[in-house]
Amino acid sequence: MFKQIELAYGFDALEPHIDALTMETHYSKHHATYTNNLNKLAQEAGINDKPIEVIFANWKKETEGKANAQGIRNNGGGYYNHNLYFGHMSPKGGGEPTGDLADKINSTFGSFADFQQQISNAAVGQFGSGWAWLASDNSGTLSVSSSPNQDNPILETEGKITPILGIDVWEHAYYLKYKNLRPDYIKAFFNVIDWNIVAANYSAAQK
Ligand code: MN3
Repeated sequence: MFKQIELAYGFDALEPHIDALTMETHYSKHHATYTNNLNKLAQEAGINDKPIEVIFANWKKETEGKANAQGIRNNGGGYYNHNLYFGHMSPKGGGEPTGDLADKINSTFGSFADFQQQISNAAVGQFGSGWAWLASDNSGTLSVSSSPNQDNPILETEGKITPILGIDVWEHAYYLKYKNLRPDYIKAFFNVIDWNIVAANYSAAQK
């Protein structure tokens, strides 16, 4: 059974950066629907007992010959990506990371500001719906990338890298407040990133 992450904050807690109606619709409608659909499709495919990360990392093998593979990809990505996203948002977010993650960001991208520019460019430049990512391989090497639709780096690299921070750039993530101004949403999003959670994700990715 795949379950939505429980939010550690209220729908209105991320105001004014992310508005309450967007949060409620995004979590209670979009994410809930992806999760419900995944449970149904994965059960039909007989792979509902496996972690979604394992299914993505072994995508071809796990879904070979399955008629609903594309549905599992779309809804499984929707389920996993939003658990990551809602998990590292917080009313106490913002600022910059500290410790190992800060050191690695500085040595990889030059500075936090350079990293922010690079992932913002990836988010703005993702044509149509998708995601921008900060991801790590199991040795702690960081990279910035973007994916279309609900794809993610696990699926794209057969499990070699794991996203530790995701920015949803589907219009449903920002349109009610920011309309067509995706760059303004991305700028605001940095005010709600909980870097302690991203750092914990970074540690967990180095397995
Ligand atoms: Mn979304």
